[in-house]
Amino acid sequence: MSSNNLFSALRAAFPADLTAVAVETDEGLRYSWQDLDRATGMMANLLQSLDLSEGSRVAVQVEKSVEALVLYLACLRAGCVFLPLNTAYQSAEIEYFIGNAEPAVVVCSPANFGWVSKLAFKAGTQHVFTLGDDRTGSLLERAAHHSDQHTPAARQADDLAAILYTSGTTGRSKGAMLTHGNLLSNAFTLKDYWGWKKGDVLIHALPIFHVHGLFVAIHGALINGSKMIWMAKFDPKRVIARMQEATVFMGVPTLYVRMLAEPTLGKAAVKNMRLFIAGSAPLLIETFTEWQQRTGHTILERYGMSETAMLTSNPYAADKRYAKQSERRGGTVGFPLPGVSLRVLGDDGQALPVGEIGGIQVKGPNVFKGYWRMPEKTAEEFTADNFFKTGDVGKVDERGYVVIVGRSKDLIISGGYNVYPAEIEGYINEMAGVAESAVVGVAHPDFGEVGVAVVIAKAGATVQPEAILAELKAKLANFKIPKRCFVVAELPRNTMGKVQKNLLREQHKNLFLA
Ligand code: MCA
Ligand code: AMP
Repeated sequence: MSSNNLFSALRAAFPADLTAVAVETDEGLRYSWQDLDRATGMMANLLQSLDLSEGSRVAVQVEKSVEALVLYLACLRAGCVFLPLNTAYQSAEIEYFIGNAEPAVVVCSPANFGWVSKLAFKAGTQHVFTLGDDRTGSLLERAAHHSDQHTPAARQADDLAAILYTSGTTGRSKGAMLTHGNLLSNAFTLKDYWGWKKGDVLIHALPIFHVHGLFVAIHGALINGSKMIWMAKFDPKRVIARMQEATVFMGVPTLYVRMLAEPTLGKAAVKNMRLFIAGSAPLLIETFTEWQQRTGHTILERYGMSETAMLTSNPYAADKRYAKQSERRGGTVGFPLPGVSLRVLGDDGQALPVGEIGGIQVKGPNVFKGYWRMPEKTAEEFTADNFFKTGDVGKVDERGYVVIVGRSKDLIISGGYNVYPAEIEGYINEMAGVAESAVVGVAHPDFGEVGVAVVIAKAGATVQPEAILAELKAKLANFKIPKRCFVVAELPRNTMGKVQKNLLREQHKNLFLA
């Protein structure tokens, strides 16, 4: 029985006409539903031929392509656990993930095969394949020898479908274990809540290694049998140009900011569009309002996490539970999705009344199973009555809308990517001549927020800000590099000796603003 395999549910939603176009790339390549079915079948057969043990991880760091999508679906189909990795990660980052997850299979881009395979074999991985974004690589060559007929592996709702690495509230990156049941429930809930309908076409312009692009967007389209216009990289001009053929778009706030800078964005360009969805980072009210004025569309903002997929959403249509509210309110992330319980707690652990600000906790069928091989960390992040502590700080307003006002976790969200100050500070503190450092997030017109590093040199040592940034660049994913670095005499501290990051944020708050 395979009824709880997420792939089976997605496959069941394919339209009756399998010759119709399922995915069209911006370069004009077309893949039918039958192509997706057959290609995932071949790749799933390849994975099964490797005789992997139950629960084997398949770690993937490849450029976005339709074949990369096929690989994800084939993992689900074969019952493997998919582990996507940001293409910006460099060797030290990849070494950690592979060492921690111990994947049986690693798939990387042909250009990275040398160093990735070395790390993988060291960690005990048996199989390393390559996949290029131009339909090249050993994965496709090997899959071509397999049958395109494949029965999806039997999976139960509680079986793992994917592991997504995230730093959560503190410390080193942790693998959030998401089950077939978690992802299925979220996909069905969003299909209904966002009013997906026949004829919808999604412009997919996000990376496919995080929840937004991988689950919310892909599952959203597939579970509705909807075509995707597939863009390997976000280009505001191209997205606007293709809106005539589409109805739904999803993006992080930076994508909306960049599209607003295009003169071609206007009512004519969006005339066939039904819905614009934003999330992953706070959408500024200015962006929300300007989008409304320019396009006549009200962006629907929603909120989620790697550990939980989507939690809340502004309404698409009237939400019966909240006095039939149908207004999408800027500056809010809307209502808890059907099936999600959300509460706001004070420092004393007591539930707070409407309008008061505290820590957000959630519970629901979408909430993950725990952190990979970290039972103590998992236990710390759940309450006794099984609510997950999000690390986000907010309130529920008098009309039931959830408002996020900040985070208790020390996290910078830059262009929709998470940057953990502790990780960057760790690297800086190890550099020659550095005594100490603090990395803080400050407002940025394009990325929403970016990191700024403030560094103290050791007595008698001289350190150059440019040299610090250059050294970081050689070791870390590019989006994590602070956009500015200052070397100063001392860091502000409170009476306990703790660095007062709020004062640093205040000091540098206008650094990137006009
Ligand atoms: C690129 N750069 C960045 C970022 N992206 N700097 C800070 N933050 C970023 N996000 C820098 C690079 O380091 C580089 O600098 C320069 O910009 C150009 O790099 P490039 O890769 O060409 O940039 P881009 O193509 O313009 O990318 C910007 C982007 C991208 C399109 C906004 O960051 C993006 O796709 N973001 C979406 C992330 C996402 O999908 N998040 C969802 C997470 P230099 O030249 O100096 O090296 S899922 C999630 O959060 C939850 C669960 C949810 O609710 O959805
Ligand atoms: P990730 O670790 O990538 O899953 O990022 C999850 C975090 O992104 C959440 O805990 C929030 O802090 C943030 N986030 C996601 N969506 C929104 C939103 N619409 N507004 C504010 N923050 C958001």
